[in-house]
Amino acid sequence: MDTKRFETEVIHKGYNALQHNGSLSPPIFQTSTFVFDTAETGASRFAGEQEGYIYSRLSNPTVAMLEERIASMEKGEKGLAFGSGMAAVSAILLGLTKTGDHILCSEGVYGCTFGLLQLMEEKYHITHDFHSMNDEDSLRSAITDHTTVIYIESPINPTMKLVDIEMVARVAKEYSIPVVVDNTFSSPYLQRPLELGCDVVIHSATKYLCGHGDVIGGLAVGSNELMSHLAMTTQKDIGGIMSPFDAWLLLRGIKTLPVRMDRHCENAKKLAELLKEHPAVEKILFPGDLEFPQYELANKQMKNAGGLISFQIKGDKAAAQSFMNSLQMIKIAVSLGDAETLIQHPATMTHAVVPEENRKQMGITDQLLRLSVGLEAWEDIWSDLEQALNRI
Ligand code: 4LM
Repeated sequence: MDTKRFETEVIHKGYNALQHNGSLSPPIFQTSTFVFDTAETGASRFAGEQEGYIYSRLSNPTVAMLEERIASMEKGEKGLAFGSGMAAVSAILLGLTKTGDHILCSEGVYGCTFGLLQLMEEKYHITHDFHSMNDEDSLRSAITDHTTVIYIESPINPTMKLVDIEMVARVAKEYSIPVVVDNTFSSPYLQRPLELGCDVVIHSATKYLCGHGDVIGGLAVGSNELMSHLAMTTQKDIGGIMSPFDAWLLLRGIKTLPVRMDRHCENAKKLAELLKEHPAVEKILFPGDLEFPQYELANKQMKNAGGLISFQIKGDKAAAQSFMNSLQMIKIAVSLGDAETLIQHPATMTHAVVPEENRKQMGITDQLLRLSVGLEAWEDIWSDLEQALNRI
């Protein structure tokens, strides 16, 4: 099949119903292992001389469909599926580094990615620095002789700061350093880092790609050469792979990604405007806000501003918590990208593992809340937010 538009590929890419008894929905190959017709077939599959499945930790037909679909969505050559976003992040970072190497990282990252960077430093002497990556010259000066990976989130969880992905990729090329982008907050519908010159894209597929809050999964996309190498090393040997059933749920969720994202974005835009005007709100952090310091950059590299709004309420941590407790429909929960609107308190939840000093540097205050705008009627989301804000 020739390449079709994004909205079409998310539904069709990597699956031919007529090869599966006409089943419109792809089969779940719920099997751990695959039978060889002869001992010689088994030997040649292990030797890599013959195509075919061996064992589901190495590869599985349902999972392979998902890997093909995400590769096409991110405009990359090869996708890999993992048992969680963190399994993807760790397989990629451990695969690209060795003892003595240095990772240059955006000014903030998800709390567990921060934890992983610390672990790699403490246990394997793979060091890291956080950097704003605001301009080319300071980025160049932060690259050391040992830098082997540049790792970025954009937008950054939960401060929504952006990194100019095309600029970072261009500078990194001068030094032949691969750039890895965690694209979880945007999804490939809104932002495609490989098209901007990066080398690897990672997703917590748990979020927008799944969209229904019922899967923990991770995906990564890059060149055939690099991804095949990682498949046979940190994916196969550490073994953080995805189950066929989760891959099936993700294939199902991904079909509606574009329509869901349009609604998330529309709802978020309306709510951001209302939140900004409310007297109990100190400030909003939303790339679609005209006063957002990187509004131009958001327009340059994202199709739309996304469905996440972070905001600071007036008062202290207790005020933030009491506001959350006053919500009636909106759920207090970590994670994001689901049909349900979710709210969380990064300082005590997703980024609680980050020491206070680092949290301050990243801009995570005790009054900061992160709202994952769901697919409900925006009027209902707003009336819940408004009644809780009015009680502060
Ligand atoms: C959360 N986030 O923020 P798994 N990369 C990014 C993420 O936000 C996350 C992961 C990776 C949240 C989870 C509780 C930018 C997770 C890790 O949870 O391992 O699929 O993804 O609320």
